[in-house]
Amino acid sequence: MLAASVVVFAGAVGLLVVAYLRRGVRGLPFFGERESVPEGMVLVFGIGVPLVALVALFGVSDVYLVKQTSPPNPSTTAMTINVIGHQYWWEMRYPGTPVITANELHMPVDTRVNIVATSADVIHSFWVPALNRKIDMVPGRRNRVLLYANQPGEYRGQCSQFCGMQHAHMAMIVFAQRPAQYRAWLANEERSAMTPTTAAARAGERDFMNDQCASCHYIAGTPAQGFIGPALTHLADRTTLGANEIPNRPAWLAAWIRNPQAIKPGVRMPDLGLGDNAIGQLVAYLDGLH
Ligand code: HEC
Ligand SMILES: [Cu+2]
Repeated sequence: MLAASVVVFAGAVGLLVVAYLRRGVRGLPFFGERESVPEGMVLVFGIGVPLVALVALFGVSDVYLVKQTSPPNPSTTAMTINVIGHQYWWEMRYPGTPVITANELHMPVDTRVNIVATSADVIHSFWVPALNRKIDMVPGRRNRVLLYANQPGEYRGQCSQFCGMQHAHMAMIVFAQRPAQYRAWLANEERSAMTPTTAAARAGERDFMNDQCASCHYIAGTPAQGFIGPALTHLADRTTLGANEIPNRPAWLAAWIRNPQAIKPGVRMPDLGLGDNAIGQLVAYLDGLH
C-alpha cells in the first residue's frame, strides 16, 4: 500500500510540476490555456487512475489483509487468553486455569493464540504491533484477534484507543516463550501466593489485608479479593509496575506505594498516606510473591 501511494503521490506532484513549468505558456498564469489540457487527461488522471487505485487498495486491505489477520476460528487455535482493559492497565486470564495476572502477557511461541478482548470500563484497544493488527476492547463485547509469534522474545503492546489521562502509559509486554518455559511459567502462576517467611514480610501481609489494599487487589489464597487493580499473586515475577511504567525493583515499588499519583497522575490507585515503616513491610511482602 505504501508503494502504491508513493506512485500515486509522485504522479500528482509530477503533474503539478508540469503545470507550474507550463504556466503562462499560452497566457493563463498557471495551467496554460484551457485547450492545452486535453479532456482525456482529466478523465484518466482525475477519475480513471483514482478509481482503479482505490478499488485495488480496497481489495488488498479488505480481502487479503483481513483474511490474514482475521479473528481466528477457535477450532484452529491452540489456546485462548482473555484480556480485559482497565483504566490504565491490562488484566489477563487463562481459561481452564486459575491464573489471573496483569500487564505482562506470556504465550508460547509458534502457537496460534486466540485473544478475547473486552473492557471493564471505557473503550480501549489491544495492540501488539509486531504480532498483529489491533482490536478494540468494548464493554460488554468479546472481540477476538489472533496473536502469533514465530520468534521467542519480548513484544511491546500499547492501548491504542484514547481512554483517559494515563492512556499513553497503558502499555504491555508480551513474552513469547519456548513451550517448556511457558509451561513452567504457567505452572507457577497456577499456585496460590507464597506464604511470607520473614517477620517484615509477615507484617507486610497483615498490613496489606487490613489496609485498603485488599479491597482493590487480588492475591490468590488470601483474603485479598479485589479486582479494581491488578492481581498481585505473583507480582515479584513481573518485570515492570504500573503497566510498563517503572521497573519492578524494591525502591520503585516503595515509591509506587508511597504515592502512585506522583508516578502516574490520575491513576485509579490513591495515595494512602502510609509511613516509611508500613511501606517497607509491604515491599518486603510483595517482593517475595514469586
Ligand atoms: C482504590 C483501589 C486501590 C487501592 C486501595 C490500592 N490500589 Fe494498588 N492499584 C490500583 C490500581 C487501579 C492499579 C493499577 C494502576 C495502573 O497501572 O494504572 C494499582 C496498581 C498497584 C501496583 C502495581 C501493579 C502492577 O502490576 O503494575 C501495586 C504493587 C499496588 N497497586 C499495590 C498496592 C498496595 C500495597 C496497596 C495498599 C497500600 C494498594 N495497592 C491499594 C488500585 C488500588
Ligand atoms: Cu486504554
